[in-house]
Amino acid sequence: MIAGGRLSGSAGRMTRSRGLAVWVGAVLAVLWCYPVRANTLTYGPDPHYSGLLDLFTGLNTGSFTYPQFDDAGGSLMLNKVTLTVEVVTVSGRHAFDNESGAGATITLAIGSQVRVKGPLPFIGSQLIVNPDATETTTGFVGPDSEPGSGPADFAGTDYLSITGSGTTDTRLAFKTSSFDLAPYLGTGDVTFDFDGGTSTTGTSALPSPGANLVEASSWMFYTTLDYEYTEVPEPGALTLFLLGAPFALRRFLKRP
Ligand SMILES: [Ca+2]
Repeated sequence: MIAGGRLSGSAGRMTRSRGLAVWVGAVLAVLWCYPVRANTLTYGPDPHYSGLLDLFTGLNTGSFTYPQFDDAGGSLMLNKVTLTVEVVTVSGRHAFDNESGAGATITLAIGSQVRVKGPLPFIGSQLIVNPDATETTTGFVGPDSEPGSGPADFAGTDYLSITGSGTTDTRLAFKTSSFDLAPYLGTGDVTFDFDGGTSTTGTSALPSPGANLVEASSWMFYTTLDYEYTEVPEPGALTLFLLGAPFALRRFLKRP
């Protein structure tokens, strides 16, 4: 039955009409509030060099900042913060000269790694990201070519070497608990620090005795910080829903 056109109907119908109006309002309020829209605020990727386009060489440390998340007086809720770090490494060299009387197959690695951690100084809720970009070579080294007192010359048939030609590694870490997210809330900055340098991670066990030679690699890295947040439903709309829904429900249940 459609009663909407009977504006001159009985008092009971007028009351139902008001109930229907409140109920429709409540539905609109729910549609407005839900589903809660998820958003992401992204900073970066930002490059980190030694200087303008100058790569770091060997061990380097430093720090940088990102803006905190402004929750606009509580109308935005921060749910997750993610730190992504990509290290880019080039050059460097790793060589091994066999000092043993027997030959062996060995693997050598060269590259760079960087550890980024923060926010500082909030110890205990830190994001720590440690990408490690290396490349490896596997080959055979013959018996020592300089037996007796001869020093390792990093040449000859008892020697293997790899020179870095360029590789990358990307890793991330995130936090979601309110305790861990607390340092990111505000209108200031959060500080991260980093330390990184040449990496030979991935080198297999080398025959003993032998001599290693490592030349520093050059590297840089990118960082990205993502804030994932939702909009908190407006109290006014929720109030309308909470007050209107029971009222409308009661009216509908009374409907003949
Ligand atoms: Ca040699």
